Amino acid sequence: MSQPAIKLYGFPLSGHSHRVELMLSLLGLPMEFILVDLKHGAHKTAEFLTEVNSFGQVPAIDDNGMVLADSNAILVYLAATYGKGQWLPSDPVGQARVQRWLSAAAGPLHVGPASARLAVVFGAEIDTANAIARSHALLKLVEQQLSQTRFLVGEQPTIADIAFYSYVAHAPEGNVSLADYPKVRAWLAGIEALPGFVGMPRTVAGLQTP
Ligand SMILES: N[C@@H](CCC(=O)N[C@@H](CS)C(=O)NCC(=O)O)C(=O)O
Repeated sequence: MSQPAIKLYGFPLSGHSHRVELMLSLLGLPMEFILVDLKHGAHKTAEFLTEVNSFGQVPAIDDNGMVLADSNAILVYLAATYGKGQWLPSDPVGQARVQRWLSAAAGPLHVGPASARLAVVFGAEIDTANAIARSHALLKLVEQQLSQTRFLVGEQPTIADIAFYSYVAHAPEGNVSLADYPKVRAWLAGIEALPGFVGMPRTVAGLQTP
């Protein structure tokens, strides 16, 4: 029996949505993209809050009736369900090392590169100088890690890399240059070379469906 399409509630310029879209594509899973128009508050309607995500955010997925929100939670679910032992290590230390980067994706990556980009792409009123400074502090750590290992956790890509990819690749849109981070740039190229890779739109040309 063929796999029914997994519904992805997302927004094309959202890096959080993109990390899920990228994972689905790398796993070769069929996807139905459901546009949640953040610009017009579609994520705050009673229906969305009740049936999709009470936090009022994208992304969320619906896998044959199993509705799940939060990009990192979704990555864990997809890897554990469809990853065939890749993408998420089975040993406790490996799992914990992946979790460490997922936490960093929800913390410093969010308040750094994701926020700096949000200010430029969506006009969010934030302290951009602070977001850019936080971005470089994080990128230095990532560069350091990638001078020791090919991917964030060892020699094979895991969901930690997928959680990090979108906002690092698009950091320059928030005036965060990657020029000083050669290992980071090589790592991005390594992810872009994976079979099934799909990028996020780089323009701010309004709503676009992938
Ligand atoms: N922890 C959430 C964060 C998701 C998030 O920040 N989504 C943004 C779009 S990139 C959103 O929906 N923002 C609308 C809002 O918070 O009102 C996740 O990882 O999925």
